[in-house]
Amino acid sequence: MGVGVVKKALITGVTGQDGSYLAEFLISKGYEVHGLIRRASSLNTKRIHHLCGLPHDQNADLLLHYGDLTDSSGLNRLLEKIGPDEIYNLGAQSHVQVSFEMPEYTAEVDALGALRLLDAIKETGLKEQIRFFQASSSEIYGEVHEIPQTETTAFCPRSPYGVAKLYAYWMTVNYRKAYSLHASNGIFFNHESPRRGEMFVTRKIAQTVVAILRQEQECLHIGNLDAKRDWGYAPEFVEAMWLMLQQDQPDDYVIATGESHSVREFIERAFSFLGATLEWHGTGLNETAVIKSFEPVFDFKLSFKKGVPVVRVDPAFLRPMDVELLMGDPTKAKHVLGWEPKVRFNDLVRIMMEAALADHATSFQNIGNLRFAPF
Ligand code: NDP
Ligand code: GDR
Repeated sequence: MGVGVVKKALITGVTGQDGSYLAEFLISKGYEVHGLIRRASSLNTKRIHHLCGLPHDQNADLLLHYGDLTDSSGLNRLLEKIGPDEIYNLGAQSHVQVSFEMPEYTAEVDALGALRLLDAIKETGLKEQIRFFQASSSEIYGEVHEIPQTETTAFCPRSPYGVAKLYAYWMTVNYRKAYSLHASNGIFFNHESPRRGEMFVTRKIAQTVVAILRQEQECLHIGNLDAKRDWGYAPEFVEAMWLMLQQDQPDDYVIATGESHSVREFIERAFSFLGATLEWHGTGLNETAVIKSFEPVFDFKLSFKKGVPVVRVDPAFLRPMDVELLMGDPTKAKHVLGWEPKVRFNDLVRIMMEAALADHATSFQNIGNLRFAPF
């Protein structure tokens, strides 16, 4: 590329958590950013609203195009029309539990969607120009064969989502090797933010804990308390995507924090952020937690009903199979990409809790002593 030529990026999944942060990041780098959005009966652009202009506005920061990962001809047309330098494939049916209910659709989008894009790059004759990023997932490790997991750990997915992502992973490797595409997989471990979908466990916990202590909700209904995840911070993870596509050689990288914590620990820390300690009773489906002590750390009104469980295990949130322990080793990313996570578990819980409080902030009498993160 010549000096002064603006790079073009296409993001699938731009309306999602990562897509919105990546769009902001690429715009800040001076890219012309295009995003694929699905037609929906109500607005699905709340995370990117601030980046979008009016439909006729050629100077908007983010240019949106209707499309779907299940629609090959639309994807081919879009590639020809935009001629992107970089494609970030973040679009997916991304909920693991939902994938057990919708295995075929999950494969259509998460597995074949990636293939459709890879093949479009090859068939449209743009393979010398386009660099491709595939959002792969730690779910491909499934029943883990070693701890921590690296780029060489064996894969053994335990959900339709994990299997679909593994297909996309291998297709990315295959197109790289067979057709010399610049195509890379980011094997991303869980990453969260205030923009995380409300159905994922960290956001659900943060919002519900605040609602409980404001007496708007009695209890957090939860699934597997003992699953352990390597939770990082989404804005940091999108930078790793970009770094991968700036390398001369395409490759696959684990992106993770290297720490693992249970859902139970996340819940305990979320309550303790507001000054409450928990006491657990029972086992299995009968396990509950009550508040043992409460020393308010903020000077606005929070309270709870003594002795009434604030956490209950609910079978509705248990999966037919779960991944019990994920912990990634990001050493390769550190050495090759110079990427390192900064936000650790305790900071992440704080960020999620501050955001959940901010969601409720207008109702609080005094939020003066809260430090809200800049989201
Ligand atoms: P989200 O669920 O927040 O976003 C998913 C995006 O995919 C949304 O923009 C959604 O659109 C879009 N999408 C869904 N179905 C289709 C389709 N048929 N065609 C086109 N777009 C579609 O996910 P995240 O931002 O959290 O994750 C981004 C990617 O990274 C996903 O591929 C996910 O599987 C993967 N990943 C995420 C991790 C994480 O911890 N966040 C970890 C590892 C991998 P709409 O808004 O219309 O629903
Ligand atoms: P995950 O994230 O399945 O790891 O997939 P999620 O937050 O859904 O679950 C994490 C762990 O918490 C357990 N859990 C619950 N999960 C949800 N959603 N709701 C509950 O009530 C609940 N109770 C316990 C789960 O069983 C699991 O063990 C995320 C997604 O972003 C994927 O797209 C991504 O690929 C992986 O992370 C890495």
